[in-house]
Formats: sequence, C-alpha cells, structure tokens
Amino acid sequence: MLNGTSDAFLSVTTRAVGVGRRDRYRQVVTDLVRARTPVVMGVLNVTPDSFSDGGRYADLAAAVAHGVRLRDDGAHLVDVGGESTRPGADRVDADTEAARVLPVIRELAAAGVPTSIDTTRARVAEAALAAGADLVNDVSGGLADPAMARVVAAAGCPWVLMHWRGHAQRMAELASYVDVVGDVRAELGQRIDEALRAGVAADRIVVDPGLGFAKTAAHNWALTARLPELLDLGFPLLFGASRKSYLGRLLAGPDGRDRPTAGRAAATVATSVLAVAAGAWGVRVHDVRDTVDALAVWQASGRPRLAPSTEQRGAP
Ligand code: PMM
Repeated sequence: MLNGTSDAFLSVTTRAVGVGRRDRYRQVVTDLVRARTPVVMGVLNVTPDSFSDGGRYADLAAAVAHGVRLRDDGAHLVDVGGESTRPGADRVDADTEAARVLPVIRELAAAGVPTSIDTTRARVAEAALAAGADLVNDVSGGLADPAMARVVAAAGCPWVLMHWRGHAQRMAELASYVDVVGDVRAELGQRIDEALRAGVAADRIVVDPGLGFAKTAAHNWALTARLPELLDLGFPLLFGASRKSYLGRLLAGPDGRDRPTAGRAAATVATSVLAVAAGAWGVRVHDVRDTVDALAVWQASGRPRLAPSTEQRGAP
C-alpha cells in the first residue's frame, strides 16, 4: 500500500495541462480535486430493472434530458449504467449493455456533460471512454474483468474501485465478515495494489466501500460510522448510499414495511453530509439538487470535519 497517495492525487492539480486524451483525463481529475466542494456524482441508470430508477430512462431522449438536468442541478459527473446491480438481478450481455449506455454518453458528452461509465466490463468501459466518458466506475473494483485494469491504465482516466465480492445473483450469500470494516479495508487494499501493479497511476484511483453490495444493513452502518478507517487507505473515497434498502428499513412504517425508494431522499442527504464531513471525496446520488444544497449548508457552516479529510491530509 502506498502512503501519502492523496498527495499524489492532489499534486495532479499543480501540473501543466496539455492536450490529448491523457491530458483530458488529467484535466478532469484536476477539476474534480480542485473543486472546493465535494464531488457529486448523479445516478443515471439506463436499465429496465434498477431498484430505484429502473425503466424511467430507458428511452434515449429521456435519459439525455435527465443527465443534463442532473448536471444543471450541480452534479460534477453523471454516472451512466446499463446493467442493474440490484441484489438478485440477472446479468445482461455486453452488447445489450453497450447499446444502452453508448448513445447516452455520446450525447451527454456532446452537450458538455461530464460522465462516468458504471460497468464491470472492460469492453464496455473502453467503448464508453471512446464515446466521451471521463471516468470508469467499476463496482467490482477490477475483479469481474481482468482486462479492465489494462483499459484504464491505457486511457489514463480516473477509476473508482468499489468493494465487491460477486455479481448480484450471489451477493446476499457473500455478506459474511469477521470485521466488516477491517475486511473491506483489506480487500480494497488488494484491489488498489492490483491496479497499481497493472500500471494504473495512483493519482487516478478512487475507492468506494460498496454499500449494499454483499453487505447487510448492519454492515452498511458500521462502514458509515468507521469511514476514517477506510480513508486511512490514503485514497479519495466515494460514498454511495443513495436510496438503498437499508435506508428503507431504517424508515420502515408502523406496518413494518420498508419505506419505498421515492421516500428515502432526506435520509440519503443525511448520509451524504455525514460521509463528506467524515472526509469522503464525493457522493453518488439520485437526488442531486438536495445533496448539493445540503453540502452548501455544510460548507457555509465552516465545513466541520469529523476526521482529517483527503484535502487536509493531502495539502502540501
Ligand atoms: N451503487 C450502485 C451502482 N453503482 N457505484 C459505486 N461506485 N458505488 C455504489 O454504491 C454503487 C455504484 C447501485 O445503486 P443504483 O442501482 O441506484 O445505481
């Protein structure tokens, strides 16, 4: 494991920005890291079956319009996904996934909207980068497709390595840990080491605890409470709690039924503010406007940190 890699991440901000593909990614990293506000990634699932927004943006025009709206609401990146990762979901083939995401990414790029591609497949990631995506968001942290590290290293783009143990069909049976925070930290460390070995630059790596992915509600709460232990890995951390089922459980009604996804926005905002206050670099959310507003309040109140932030630790 590298120490002080957040310094490396931040040092990108001081380098000259040139032209070409690698430099485009460098500019994206620079802009995101330089931002005085935490990074907000807006969710755009172009799938028929995602747990929250499944089916709403399957049509190209609706998807692009929503992506533009997310940007206008303050998203720094719009995260485009073409395969549901909902627990138990069936996989789609790579051609179907690519056919869903590529036109959306192309049109959003043409409209000047920065995008990330949410995929575990190297082929889809490569095509998405060629279509204009700026970042690869890989919920498998490079585990699902051994070719992913090569694609990311060659592109020089930022790569979100999420903690993951297996595809959606098997997720529930894999939610077993000795100490969830220690285990996630160790497994993320392995993903980071693999990425570095494959030639991915340290200043392109972002980690993510993968809330809800082979995690029970108790696991998600433990990861939230002990975020500083994951920040200690020394990499920017993305936090994705948005509308997830453990929030629905927390807000269950008197009849014992989980609160439906549409009623989880306020709880999501609370988790995002807590994560950023603990030092997270960014949050991945459906409700961008509310999140941006809440983070503006957090900023205006003097940005009280619960633990040293990436920014503070990385400052020269
Ligand atoms: N969660 C989902 C999908 N992609 N990516 C990252 N980096 N982190 C997450 O927590 C994450 C993700 C599942 O949620 P969705 O179905 O609402 O997109």
